[in-house]
Amino acid sequence: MRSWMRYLIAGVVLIVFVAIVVIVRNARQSALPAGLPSDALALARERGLTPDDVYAALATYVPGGKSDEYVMFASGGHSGQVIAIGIPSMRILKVIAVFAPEPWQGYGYGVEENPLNELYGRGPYPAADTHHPALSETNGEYDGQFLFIGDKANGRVAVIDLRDWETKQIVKNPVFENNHGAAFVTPNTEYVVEVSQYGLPLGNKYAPLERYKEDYRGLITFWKFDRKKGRIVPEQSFGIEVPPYWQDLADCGKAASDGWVFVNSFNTELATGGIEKGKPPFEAGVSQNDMDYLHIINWRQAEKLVQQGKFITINGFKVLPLKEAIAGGVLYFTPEPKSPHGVDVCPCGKHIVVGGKLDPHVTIYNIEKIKQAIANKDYEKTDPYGVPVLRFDATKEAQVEVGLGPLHTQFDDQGYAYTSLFLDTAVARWTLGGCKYKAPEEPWKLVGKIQTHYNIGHLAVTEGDTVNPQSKYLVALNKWSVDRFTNTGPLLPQNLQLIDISNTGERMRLLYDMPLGIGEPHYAQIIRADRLKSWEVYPEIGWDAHKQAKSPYAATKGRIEVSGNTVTIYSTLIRSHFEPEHIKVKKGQRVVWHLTNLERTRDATHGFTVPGYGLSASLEPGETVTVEFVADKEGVYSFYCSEFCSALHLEMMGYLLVEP
Ligand code: K7E
Ligand code: CUA
Repeated sequence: MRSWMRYLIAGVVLIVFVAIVVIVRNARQSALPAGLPSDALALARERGLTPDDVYAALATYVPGGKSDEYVMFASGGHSGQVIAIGIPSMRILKVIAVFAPEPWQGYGYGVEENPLNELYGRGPYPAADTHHPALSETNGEYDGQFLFIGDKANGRVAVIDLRDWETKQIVKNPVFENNHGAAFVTPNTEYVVEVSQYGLPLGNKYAPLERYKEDYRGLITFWKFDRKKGRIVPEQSFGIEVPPYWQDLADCGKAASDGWVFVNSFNTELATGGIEKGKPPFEAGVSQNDMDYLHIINWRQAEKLVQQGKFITINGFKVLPLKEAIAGGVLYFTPEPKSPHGVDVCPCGKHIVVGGKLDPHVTIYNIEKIKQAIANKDYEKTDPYGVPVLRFDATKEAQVEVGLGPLHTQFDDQGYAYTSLFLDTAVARWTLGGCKYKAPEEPWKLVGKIQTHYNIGHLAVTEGDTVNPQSKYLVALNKWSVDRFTNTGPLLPQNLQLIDISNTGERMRLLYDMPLGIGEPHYAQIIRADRLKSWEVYPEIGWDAHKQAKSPYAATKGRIEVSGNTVTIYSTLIRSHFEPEHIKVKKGQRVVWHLTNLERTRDATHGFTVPGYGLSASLEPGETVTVEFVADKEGVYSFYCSEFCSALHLEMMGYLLVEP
């Protein structure tokens, strides 16, 4: 080859190479969104953000002064609290004190007006384990008035008033010591449902494990809710005795299935464990059967039977005996495969979806078929306790293979269902058939998946448990976070992942990873923020937030009254002083201290703490609270305001003089 030809070829190759480099560089730059200011583009490049990252950042950023479109109420797991999170920003708005003391909310530190003190006095308070929050509903839609949450560890249910986002009531189940399927509400919040989990003798009695089959039971409790009073009414509530299979989760029927409640279960083996005695451990013992029983409960019929007096009383609480429930057509079973977890009713109420932890399918039942099977007495058998078991094929509508470890299912308004896959650590999107929403694809088919990080439990769609969910966002509540965040030592936060599901024709899109280092948020519900009609300040000065009424102890002027061994103090708080500032008591006297915040300005909250006496109160604008204690330690105590309320906040103090 001539040398000039060699040079020519080398020159062409060089030109092509340079051209490719330039094209690739330009392509990479233009892949970032156009129209961004050049410094934003430079920043994105400098931080190594991909176009997807930039999109996610823009999709979730909510500037100060603007508010989130949705609010998610997540359980705080074993913190015992509830966490409110803005969506799409994923910022924590508030931790609501529920089952555990919370000093900054004056909850459990000497303030008389709260449900913890009502139940346990000054404590100690048992450690809770919250699992499932439930927003109150009207006609199957969230109405933004109340929030309920169950405590698995102690068989309790709490009522939170969303006018002031404070817990108003805790009821302790008088018959059962634990729960899991709690809380779930009927479509007009007639009842708050609480389902027991691990079999126990009813009424907290003793019985040996050898008598598990005979003496242990489960309980499905219907707490009557009085919306006007904002309280559960135990006298009008009742439980239904069920066999000691481990009842698990629940969902209330709605629309087509209104009047029914569905509960999955997973120990039809009646296993009692005993690994240390060479017996199969629980994990094996309760997973032997291929099928367990979906409980199908006609709650209106149960209510009627209880009103007719067909109940027994255990620890003062009405219980419909199993025999009556069977005879009265309240309780039916249908088989559900394999180690079921999670039962979810679709928006039109027709379909009931169950996940089997050890089955790659979700099973979908149809309420019409269930009703037909009940009418035809289409039973495959009765269980050892006499409960009719409907024929599986007579109640089943479809099964969809979604992946490994299906747990919980949510729905949107495009005809799709979303199931969390614990083992696959993913969300599966699949199509519903015959629902009021219709997907363009063939029904009962897996159509998409997105990875989650890692080991997803529940998932929540915007307005997801209502008759009208919104195809907007889905939050994956993941158990493990492993490598997603800065190392926080051996105890890691959970990871809540925000996923865009609005583009139903295409992929689901991951928008945000949110570390939640407060306690395991099992479940959450997401409500449109404009449904919440929360107060800005309490309605009038002297408000008792516990009773939601004017307090008889409200004062506009400070004063001290002494009667016998009791000193009653009426204190007022306003920026930046207490009145009175000098309080003199004698050692051993009982102190009843009523405090009123006179402020009407939004956010002008004062705190109150008395060092040495372990007291802490939060006085929101207009609020009156009472703290009580015995002044049993002589000395001088500088009580003060614990909220930085003004420039002279540090001066907002007084002396409690306890004379010897
Ligand atoms: Cu699946 Cu308690 Cu709802 Cu946790 S439960 S995940
Ligand atoms: Cu009031 Cu600080």
